[in-house]
Amino acid sequence: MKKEEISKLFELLQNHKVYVQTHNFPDPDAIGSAYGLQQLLKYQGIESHLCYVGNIERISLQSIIKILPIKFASYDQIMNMSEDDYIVTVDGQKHNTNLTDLPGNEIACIDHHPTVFECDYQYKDIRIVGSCSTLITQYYIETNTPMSEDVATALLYGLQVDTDNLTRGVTMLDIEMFSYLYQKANNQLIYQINNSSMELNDLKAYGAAIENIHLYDSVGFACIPFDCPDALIAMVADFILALQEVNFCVIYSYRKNGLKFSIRSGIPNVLDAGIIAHKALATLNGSGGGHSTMSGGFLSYEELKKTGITEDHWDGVIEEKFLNELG
Ligand SMILES: [Mn+2]
Repeated sequence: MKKEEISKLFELLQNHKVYVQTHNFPDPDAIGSAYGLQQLLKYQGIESHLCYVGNIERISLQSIIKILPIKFASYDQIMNMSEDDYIVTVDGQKHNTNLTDLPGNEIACIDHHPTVFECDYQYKDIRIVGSCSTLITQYYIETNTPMSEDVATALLYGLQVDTDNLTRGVTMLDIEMFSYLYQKANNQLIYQINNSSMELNDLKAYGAAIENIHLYDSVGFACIPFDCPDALIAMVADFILALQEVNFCVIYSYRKNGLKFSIRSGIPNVLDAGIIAHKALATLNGSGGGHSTMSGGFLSYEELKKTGITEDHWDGVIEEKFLNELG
């Protein structure tokens, strides 16, 4: 994205009430890119409020937000949002199941995920790179905007987590932006956060996944038979994929309203996690999608029941549907 194009975003937002919305239950990349964009806009004299639906699940991310500190729109502010207010979505796109449709007008989108549902934005920057933080970092460089240590820290943490420390879905742009951020960020803080990212409660989810793992050649399935937050299911999926015997894995948790999925592919050029999740879950009236390396999905109990499959067969049918798509 060149300076002239980025200026169009500034012009568009000028003199409007602006919200920067991340996907629901934001992760480090969503928070980093939202905060980075907010401070970039501020330098242009554009005030904005950060908002999201859901909550921040990981204690490690909560502490980084507290230390920097990053402020979010209050509940009242979101409640008072009008249809004339502008929303810029970051690290997520309108109409996706993981981005709740708020009253404001989704005028712009900056994201690094493949598009599932097309949408007309007045400003759109969707590029498949390792993290959304990468795109925001480039905005600073292109527009010659000075970057504070706090912004660099939030962006670098997002970039590191989304690319699994520069080993997943990485492009040259990610590497260039990494080197820029690394010189400005509080690396000591990131080191501390990275080395205390597990919580005692997490072990229950890991334990359940280990106990329930089913292997079909190099495809692993594991259900966590209780309600488990998104970020934790994702961590368990990374953990199972790390097994030498596993090239592709499907991990899901039994939530209050349905099954929440996290899918990983170790051979994304052969098995695309985003496409396979989308196709397999669609056959059960569910939704899914994402990157070739990592994706997610959801199957509501209501929709699952409509398929006529009885509850004690759900696990078997899920495995069958994914194995069909995997060939
Ligand atoms: Mn991301």
